[in-house]
Amino acid sequence: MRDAVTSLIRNYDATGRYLDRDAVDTLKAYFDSGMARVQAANVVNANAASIVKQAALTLFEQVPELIRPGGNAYTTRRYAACLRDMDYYLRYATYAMVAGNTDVLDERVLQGLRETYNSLGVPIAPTVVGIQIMKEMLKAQLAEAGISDPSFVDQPFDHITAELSEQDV
Ligand SMILES: CCC1=C(C)/C(=C/C2=NC(=C\c3[nH]c(/C=C4\NC(=O)[C@H](C)[C@H]4CC)c(C)c3CCC(=O)O)/C(CCC(=O)O)=C2C)NC1=O
Repeated sequence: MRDAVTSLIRNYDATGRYLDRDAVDTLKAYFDSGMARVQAANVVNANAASIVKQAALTLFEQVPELIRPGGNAYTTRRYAACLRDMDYYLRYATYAMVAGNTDVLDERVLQGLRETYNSLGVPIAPTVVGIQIMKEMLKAQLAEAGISDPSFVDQPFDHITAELSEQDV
């Protein structure tokens, strides 16, 4: 598992370089947004349950077939599995957001996920919609909490949805 600093050092070490201007700029951007990332983690911690629940309700409003007979989130067990997955995405996105690196997502979340979803018939398109709804809800809450530029939130959520959506070649 890597973060913004260890991945940069790894790249420079691989070619035996000192940290040059580009490296310093990258590090500076990461540290400059550091307090905001930590503050964002705090907002997630205080609101995770309601973000997951509200985002799921919004998703089921937009795609009501999911919770009707024949839908993948129909039955209490599958409904609960869907909310649990949303909770995983929010929690791991927060780890990646603090790390400033998506490595944790590749290692712990995305590996084999598409295959699992395909074999269980879990539809990917509405999952992506649900993840994007959580992202927007979180950004709105961060704006309310006074974080003026919550753009660092995009990377982890967009990484999950891009990897999930990727077509097999
Ligand atoms: C931490 C990393 C991690 C992830 C990401 C993860 C996902 C994950 N989601 C699963 C199932 C599932 N995932 C969903 C999710 C949904 N169905 C819908 O219609 C919606 C679109 C969507 C919610 C937004 C459902 C309903 C199941 C159960 C499917 C079934 O058993 O038939 C399964 C199969 C095993 C199980 O049911 O627990 C896995 C492995 N597990 C992990 O350990």
